[in-house]
Amino acid sequence: MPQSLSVEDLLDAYRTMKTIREFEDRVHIEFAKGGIPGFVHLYAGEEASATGIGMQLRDDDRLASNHRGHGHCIAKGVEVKGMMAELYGKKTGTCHGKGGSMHIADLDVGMMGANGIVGGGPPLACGAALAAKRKGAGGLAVVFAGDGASNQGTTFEAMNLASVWQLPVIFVFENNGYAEATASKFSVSCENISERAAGFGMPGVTVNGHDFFAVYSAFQEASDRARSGDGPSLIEHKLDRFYGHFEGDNQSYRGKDEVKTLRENACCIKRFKSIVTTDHDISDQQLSAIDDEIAVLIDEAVAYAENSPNPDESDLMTDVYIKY
Ligand SMILES: Cc1ncc(C[n+]2csc(CCOP(=O)(O)OP(=O)(O)O)c2C)c(N)n1
Ligand SMILES: [Mg+2]
Repeated sequence: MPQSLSVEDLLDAYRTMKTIREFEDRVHIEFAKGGIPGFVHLYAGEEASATGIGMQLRDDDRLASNHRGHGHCIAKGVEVKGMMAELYGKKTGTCHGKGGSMHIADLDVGMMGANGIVGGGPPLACGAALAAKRKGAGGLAVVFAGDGASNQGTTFEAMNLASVWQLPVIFVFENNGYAEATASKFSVSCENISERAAGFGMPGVTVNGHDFFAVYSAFQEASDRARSGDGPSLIEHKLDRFYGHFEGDNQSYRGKDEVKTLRENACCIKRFKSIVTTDHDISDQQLSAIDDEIAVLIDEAVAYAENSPNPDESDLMTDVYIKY
């Protein structure tokens, strides 16, 4: 276990992972009832990835996300009630209902935005990393992108620029084995996405994305490098998503019991619970007290979203363009 993790840190990590899981499981239910407009891509199954990294970020570090962004938002400290209201398109949402699931952004906590453009995040993270470098205060940027996004030209250009300019940016590829319905073995040219790092002159590593501790350690190393001026890194998390590509996906491209087996054998939260209750001074009661808090939070978030007003017609032209 990384030396720097205290019991408090581990409880916080559990709280974040479980909040993400409960948020996503509830959105799955509410979406099916028809309450949530637009497209929704759920992050359940991948919680250790966002959490092991998010908890090491400072408020002034910047995070760029993708279409599967709820977990990244929660791990960066975006408030859950506002996120839920945003999914419902309500005026009280994080972006006043104008972003929806795929465009939640909260610059106050360094969340530059979920992003509907596959491969849109890496160039944004380079911009934020350039700003951090110029400020000279040890800040960094991190971008979460999928295996599909790892094949985009924008991603390659961003990795090249990051290396040429030695930017404090970390490219995290969440390789969940699929881009929509296409398995990565049909679309990714190498066994491990981390092998591509060498071509861009940066260190690259593949870790088990279900293992919170492995995620934490790999990012600790990469962020130390970034903060001390030693440039970019690439980290690949091998992990799995527990729902379809989007809500409504019938997942006919997956094996019959694939998801069931993953939920049983590859759940990052189950794994984390078993480690911290066996090897650390944490009890089941402490964890279930956190579960209770989260259940209340998610109920309140849904009620808040449902009871919030829609944006007015007069809101149509606000928050659309920034006035410089
Ligand atoms: C530029 C662009 N091309 C295609 C799409 C359609 N699209 C949305 S998500 C997706 C797959 C992305 O896969 P991956 O990067 O592996 O992320 P995952 O959904 O697995 O988390 C595609 C092709 C898009 N949104 N933007
Ligand atoms: Mg993928």
